[in-house]
Amino acid sequence: MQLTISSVLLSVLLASTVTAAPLHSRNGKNKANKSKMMMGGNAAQAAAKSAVGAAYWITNEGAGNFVVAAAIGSNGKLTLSQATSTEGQGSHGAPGNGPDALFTQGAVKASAAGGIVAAVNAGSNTISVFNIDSTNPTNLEMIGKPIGSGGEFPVSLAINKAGNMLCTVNGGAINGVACFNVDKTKGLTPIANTVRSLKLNQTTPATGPAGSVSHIIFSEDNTQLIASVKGLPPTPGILAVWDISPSDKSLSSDFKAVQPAKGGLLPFSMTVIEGKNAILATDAGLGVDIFDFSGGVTAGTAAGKSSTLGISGQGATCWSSFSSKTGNFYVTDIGTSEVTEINVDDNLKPTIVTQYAQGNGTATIDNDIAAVGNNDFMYVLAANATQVKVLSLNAPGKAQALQTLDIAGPAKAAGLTVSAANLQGMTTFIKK
Ligand SMILES: *[C@@H]1O[C@H](CO)[C@@H](O)[C@H](O)[C@H]1NC(C)=O
Ligand SMILES: *[C@@H]1O[C@H](CO)[C@@H](O)[C@H](O)[C@H]1NC(C)=O
Ligand SMILES: *[C@@H]1O[C@H](CO)[C@@H](O)[C@H](O)[C@H]1NC(C)=O
Ligand SMILES: CC(=O)N[C@H]1CO[C@H](CO)[C@@H](O)[C@@H]1O
Repeated sequence: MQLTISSVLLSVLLASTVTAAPLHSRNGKNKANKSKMMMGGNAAQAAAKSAVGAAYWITNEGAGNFVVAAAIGSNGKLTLSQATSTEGQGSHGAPGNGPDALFTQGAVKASAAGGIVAAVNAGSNTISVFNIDSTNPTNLEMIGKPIGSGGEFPVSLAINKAGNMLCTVNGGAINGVACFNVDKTKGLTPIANTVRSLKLNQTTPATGPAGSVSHIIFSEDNTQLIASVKGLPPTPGILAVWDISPSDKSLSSDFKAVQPAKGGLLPFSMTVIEGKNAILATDAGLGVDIFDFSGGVTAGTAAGKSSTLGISGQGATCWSSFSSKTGNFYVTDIGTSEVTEINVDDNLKPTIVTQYAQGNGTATIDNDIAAVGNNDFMYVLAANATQVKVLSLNAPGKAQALQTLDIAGPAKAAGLTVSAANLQGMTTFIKK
C-alpha cells in the first residue's frame, strides 16, 4: 500500500510541477478563430495528398481547441500538415498545470468505418465531429455544430465498430456517459435513455488524477459500454459497465461497478484483449490490471483470471494500445517516459516483454498503433517535449525508434497555440 500511495502522490506531483509557457503567435490577432491552419509548407501539403492515413491529437487550449493532423506516409513517418478548429474550448483539470490536462485516454477518436474523427471540448461541454477527406486525411470538415456532451468536462470518446454510434464520458461535477447517433450530414444526435450518471463527487474542471474519470470503450462485441474511474486511495477505482439495448441502443439504467483484482487502484486506459472478453487496463498506481469478463460482468472485485501486474520503477502507467503485428500491448508512463511492451498469454497472464526509453522528462502520454503495409507503427504524444515519438513495431520485443516529430516549431510558424500542459489525445486513421 505504501508503494501504491506514493505512486499516486508522484502522479499528482507530476501534474502540478510543470511550468509550460504557451507557444503563442505574436503575429495577427485572434488566430484561434481561423478554422483551418496549414502547417509545414508546400512539401507538407504534398505529403498529405499522398498519405496512407493520418494521426490526430488536440491542442485542448482554453482559448480555442484544435484537432492537429499529421499525414502518415507509406513508411509510417509523420508530416505535420493541418489544424482544424473544433469551435469549442479545451480545459485543464485541477490541481496544477502539468501534461495530461484531462487525466484521460480517448479525447480524440477516429473511426475508419465511419470515415470520421471526433473530439471533446472539455471547456465548453461539447463534442465536435468531422468528416475525414478520403483523398487527404489531414483535411477535416466539421459535420453540423458541436453538440452538448450530456454533462460537464467531457474527456473521452468511444465509437462503435460500425462507426455510427458515439459515446462520451463526462468527468466534471455533472459526470457520467451519453451516446449519440452519427449522421454523415447532420452530425451527432442524442440517443434517448443514454445519459447515465457515474454518481461521482467531482468538480468542474475535474480534480485528479486520483478519483477522476479515465476512459470509455465499447466491449469487443459492442453489447456493453465501459467507463473507467481512478480510485481515491485507499479505495480502488472501478470499471463501470452498462448494457446496450440491441433494439434502441439505450443503456441499462444503472451500471455494474467492477473493482480491479487485489492491488489494483487507479484503472486508467482500457484496451480490449481480443477474443477473450477481457480488458487490459493501465493502472496509474501500479502498472496494469487484467479484467476477465468471460464469466459475465458482476459487481464487485474482478473475478475469473483477473490479475494485476506491477511495473517496477513505474511513475504513472496510464495509456495503452494493442499491436496485431506483434500480438503485444504497449503502455506509456508519464513519469518515467518509457514505453513498456506487455504480452498477455492464452490464460490472460500478463508479463513484461521489454521497455523502450523515450527521453526523461518528455512525459509520454496518449498513444495509438496503426497498421501500414506489413508493419505496425506506434504514435506516442510526448507532451512535455511537444513532440510525437514514432516507433516501428517490427516484431515482439523489437520495437525501434523511427522518428521524433516536433509540434511546437511548425505550430508557432502557423500561429497555432499549443502548450505542453494542454496537448492531449492520439488516434489514427488508415485509408481502406
Ligand atoms: C464532496 O467532496 C467535497 C470535497 O472533497 C467534500 O467536502 C464533500 O463533503 C463531498 N460530498 C459528499 C456528498 O461526499
Ligand atoms: C533517466 O532517468 C533515470 C531514472 O532517474 C536515470 O537512471 C537515467 O540515467 C536517466 N537517463 C538519461 C539519459 O538521463
Ligand atoms: C517537463 O519539463 C520540465 C522542464 O524541462 C521538467 O522540469 C518537468 O519535470 C517535466 N515534467 C514531466 C512530467 O516530465
Ligand atoms: C467569432 C468568434 O468565434 N470569436 C472568438 C474568437 O476567439 C476568441 C478567443 O480566442 C473568442 O473569445 C471569441 O469569442
